[in-house]
Amino acid sequence: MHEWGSLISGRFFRAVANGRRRAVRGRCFRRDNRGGEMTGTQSASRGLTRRDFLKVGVAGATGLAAAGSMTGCGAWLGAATQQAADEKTVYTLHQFMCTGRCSLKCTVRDGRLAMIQPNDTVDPYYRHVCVKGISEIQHVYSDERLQSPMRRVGARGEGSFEVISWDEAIKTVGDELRKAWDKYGKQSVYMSASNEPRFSFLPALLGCATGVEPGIDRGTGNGSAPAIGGDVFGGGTNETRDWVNTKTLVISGTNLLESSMMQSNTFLDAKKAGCEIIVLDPHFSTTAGKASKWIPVIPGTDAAFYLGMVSYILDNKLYNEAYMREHTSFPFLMDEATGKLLRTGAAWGTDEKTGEPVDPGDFMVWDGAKGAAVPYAEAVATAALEGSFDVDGKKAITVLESLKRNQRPYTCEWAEGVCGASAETIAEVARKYATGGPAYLAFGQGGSDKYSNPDIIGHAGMVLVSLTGNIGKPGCGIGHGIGGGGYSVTLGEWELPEQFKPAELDIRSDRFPDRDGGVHVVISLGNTFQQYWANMNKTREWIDSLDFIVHIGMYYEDTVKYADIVLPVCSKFEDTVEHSIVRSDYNHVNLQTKCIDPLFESKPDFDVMRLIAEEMGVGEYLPKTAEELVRYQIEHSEDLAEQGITLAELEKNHGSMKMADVDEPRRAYTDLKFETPTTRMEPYYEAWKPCEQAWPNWEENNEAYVGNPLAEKYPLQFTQTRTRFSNHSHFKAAKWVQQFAKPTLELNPVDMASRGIADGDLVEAFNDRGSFKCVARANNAVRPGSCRTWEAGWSKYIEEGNTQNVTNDHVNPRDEYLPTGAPIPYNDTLVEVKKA
Ligand SMILES: Nc1nc2c(c(=O)[nH]1)N[C@H]1C(S)=C(S)[C@@H](COP(=O)(O)OP(=O)(O)OC[C@H]3O[C@@H](n4cnc5c(=O)[nH]c(N)nc54)[C@H](O)[C@@H]3O)O[C@H]1N2
Ligand SMILES: Nc1nc2c(c(=O)[nH]1)N[C@H]1C(S)=C(S)[C@@H](COP(=O)(O)OP(=O)(O)OC[C@H]3O[C@@H](n4cnc5c(=O)[nH]c(N)nc54)[C@H](O)[C@@H]3O)O[C@H]1N2
Ligand code: SF4
Ligand SMILES: [Mo]
Repeated sequence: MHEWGSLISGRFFRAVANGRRRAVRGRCFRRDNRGGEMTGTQSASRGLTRRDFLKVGVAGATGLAAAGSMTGCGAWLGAATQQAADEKTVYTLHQFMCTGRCSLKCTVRDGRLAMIQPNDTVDPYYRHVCVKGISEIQHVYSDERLQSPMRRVGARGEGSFEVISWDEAIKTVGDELRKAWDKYGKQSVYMSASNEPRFSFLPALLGCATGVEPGIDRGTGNGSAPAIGGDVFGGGTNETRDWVNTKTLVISGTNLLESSMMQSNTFLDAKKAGCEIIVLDPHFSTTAGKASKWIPVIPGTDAAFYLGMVSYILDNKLYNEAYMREHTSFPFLMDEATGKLLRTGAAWGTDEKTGEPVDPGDFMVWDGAKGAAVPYAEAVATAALEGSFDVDGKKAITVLESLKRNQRPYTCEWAEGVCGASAETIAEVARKYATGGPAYLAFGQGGSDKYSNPDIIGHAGMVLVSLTGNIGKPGCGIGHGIGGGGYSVTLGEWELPEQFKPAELDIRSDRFPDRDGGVHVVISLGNTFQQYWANMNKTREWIDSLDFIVHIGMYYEDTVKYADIVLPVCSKFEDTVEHSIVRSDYNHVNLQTKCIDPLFESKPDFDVMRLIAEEMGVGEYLPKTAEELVRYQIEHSEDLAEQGITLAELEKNHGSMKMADVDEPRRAYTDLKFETPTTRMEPYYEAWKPCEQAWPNWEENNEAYVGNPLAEKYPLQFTQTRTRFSNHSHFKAAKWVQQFAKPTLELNPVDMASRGIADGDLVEAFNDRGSFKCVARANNAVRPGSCRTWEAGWSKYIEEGNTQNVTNDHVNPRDEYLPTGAPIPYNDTLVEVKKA
């Protein structure tokens, strides 16, 4: 294990480097004394106790007697006493949020799920299952399943419900929706959906708004997308199978060996092939542990590291001039005084007579041979990259010249002072990136993405790519490495008539707690109240102000307790039809297949959606069943037809077919034509000039930055990361995995010692927004001066409160410039921790 003292050179944690180190006690997985037991005495505000839950669950519902015997998985999982009479094997598709989309082989005995294995007919390279998948036998029959429709009887948030029938529940939902439509209009209803459930038709059918995700996962992509005109997930990536061709791979802000576990083989194969894998992470993550080099940066400072790299490449002329001249905007001329790019025509404007936009014409470059400014296409090979010129009486400089000037303050030494990595290390990575290619920058979505200004990282990354041309070739790329980024096909799309369109929101939904978004009713799918909104205490006030909330979900997760009506849905293993889902990604087409009948009174997603649509008089526009939809999607897909993939073929091939011609990894922009107006890479963002990010400029975080006076009160930066033991809040109900992924607050032993905290102590993490209490765990992998939890713990398993009580909901004022708006900066959070 590493010694933090010698690794840390940043100012933020100077005290730590001098601090006394203490041995880390072994990790112990003590059983939670509440989770699985029925002796809980939770306060009313924290939801139903297990006993209450069973009371409503069992007392009210009919048809539960049979299911009741398998509610508790203890009984269900008891030793088999006799040979099963009826056994079958079903191949089906599992989850996709984990980026696994594994095809599973399920053994079903006497109508019950009995064993889960990887689909052994799939190409071994893609043949996987993880501990979550295996645990589904227990997760599906979990005590935490919502069993029957319920109506709230106590105060909102108290968690008291009575069981009602489906008819009554759907009628109530209909009455409340109609009431809201009459009183405020259709746009007053908002569908708040987690990523996993599939209810794609309701927003259009009901004319309601949906979608909170723009604040999530696009932080870095917001900054990189404008340079290539691609999507905010970083369209510059080659598939990660291409990493075997990469020589220098820089991975930052992602722990992809846990968050993209099923693509781990691409990482390990690359390593075996000799790729140098460099991981930037404040903490010694699983991925850092397997990399060639780990660089522990100060949380939220990656942009400084990349800016230092840019300077090193510029100062040492390690850039690729031919690439820059032909494929980027670096030779374009700008007005030195204003930073405006020169055009052959007038500036952008509107023709006064016609109202049509005026074409400002081509960008200009300096043609050295002619000694004149010409349209860029006229001097592709000869355009000057550097220098300053007189053009029509104006002083003009090239874009590259402008970058060089802008970079002056951002030396490697400056970067060392900000991000904590040594100037030599930054220089070494820069040299390797520029000269040791093919090189690839893989960003995360969970780590550095979730501060206030990750766009600067993405933008600086695109500057590096533009300087070196590390794109469009085998082994090159920039963007998110999570999920592999393979090929997929387009499925047929069931079209609704014209009149059905979702409503548009005036403000993004994560801002509802701050401003009146006109929303009075929420249709909640999954656990978004806990998951999406940072700063839970503020969110709670907004939730309290709502007229009606219907929750549609599988488990007794946090959001349930705020609902007025609860509708239970099935797991992916239960169904009323043979196939409910067909999906295509990561070089495959996968089919979901029914393993067992719906448990309890739960219904499949599709059926619930249909019931609501029927109640609102628009059911006729939907397919009759999910199976009809699956058939439609397959039969109306040109791509599938081309590949000769039909439903019958999929069934014959055990629910999973690899696409044709996918042996070579998918590669992006191989023609080096980008989706920008000039089809070149355009790393200079002229339109961002007013917010001072035309070039990536260093900016401190909102809260977690060195020198923030708040750090005197709240000195620890708080990070939440994914774990291989759950998909966000999903799988918290599986006791087999619970024991490994209990909500704990991990701290470095030095920070525990200075606070008198021992491993296993109950601690409180707090700041001005709120607090939560949970068990402290000593972990030398956690950076001194920080603390960490696995993201998305259910409140009922946390001693008190929820991690979201302390997270930061700051909105970067650059909001309007960013393609999808400012990110939700969950990790840009300072707390103090004390013994509770
Ligand atoms: N098993 C599992 N897989 C998942 C998910 C899941 O819940 N479970 N969720 C999926 C989803 S929706 C997402 S968005 C992705 C996210 O996947 P990732 O982007 O891999 O996010 P995390 O796994 O949270 O890992 C974040 C890493 O960034 C580090 N980090 C924190 N702050 C900084 C920083 O300032 N700089 C740098 N360089 N590193 C930092 C953390 O220590 C951690 O190691 O995972 C997907 N895959
Ligand atoms: N503090 C903090 N908050 C964060 C993050 C962070 O790093 N820190 N990360 C953010 C990120 S990147 C993301 S993507 C979001 C994720 O937030 P969510 O998308 O809300 O993720 P989950 O909690 O996994 O929610 C999935 C829901 O779907 C349900 N579910 C699973 N399978 C099915 C199914 O087949 N049918 C139906 N109907 N339901 C199903 C699960 O029970 C669960 O309620 O969280 C964000 N929240
Ligand atoms: S939860 Fe595990 S088994 Fe299921 S799809 Fe994801 S990685 Fe695969
Ligand atoms: Mo995410």
